[in-house]
Amino acid sequence: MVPAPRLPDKRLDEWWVENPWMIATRGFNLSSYERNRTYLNVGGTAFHDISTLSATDSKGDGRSVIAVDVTQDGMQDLLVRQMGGGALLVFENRFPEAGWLTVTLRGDTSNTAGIGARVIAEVASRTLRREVYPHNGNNAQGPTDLHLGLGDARKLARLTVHWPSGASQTFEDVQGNRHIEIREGDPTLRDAAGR
Ligand SMILES: [Ca+2]
Repeated sequence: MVPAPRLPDKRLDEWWVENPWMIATRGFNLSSYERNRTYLNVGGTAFHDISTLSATDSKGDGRSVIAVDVTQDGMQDLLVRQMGGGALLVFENRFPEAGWLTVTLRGDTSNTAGIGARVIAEVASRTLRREVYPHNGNNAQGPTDLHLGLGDARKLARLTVHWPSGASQTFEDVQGNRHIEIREGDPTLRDAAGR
């Protein structure tokens, strides 16, 4: 708690609170009500601003966003952490259905979550590259599961895992639209537990 230096000048839109942790509860916002923006990657050639269309244009003080499949339907949803305007916003992905694959790695010689592993997926004419690196934000952390969008495809021609230990594994003709688990050194590709 600190004393207010003087009364706020409303004409200048000044404001403050004695305890900065109460900014949100007093209805203030550190980002001056700037709206969050969401851009849709269109085939790697352009970005479309879908902020209003998707209703993700919150004017809360957004601090971090995590893409994770909360509803477990193969479509990544968005979690947004804010300082004001609601501490946690969840945006369910309701885009048209498309092919997908979720991959969970279980290391043996490598670390248990496979953090640092590189996964290369060959899908139709595309090659997708992912790295297990759960990103961090304000009061948020992404999952260690990897998500692959397959578009119109329903299976992968080849899936290769390069583990941090230096070992590699390759799987052919991997069916999509499911959540799989790959264990280091185990040639069996299995459905993830509880899926
Ligand atoms: Ca979902």
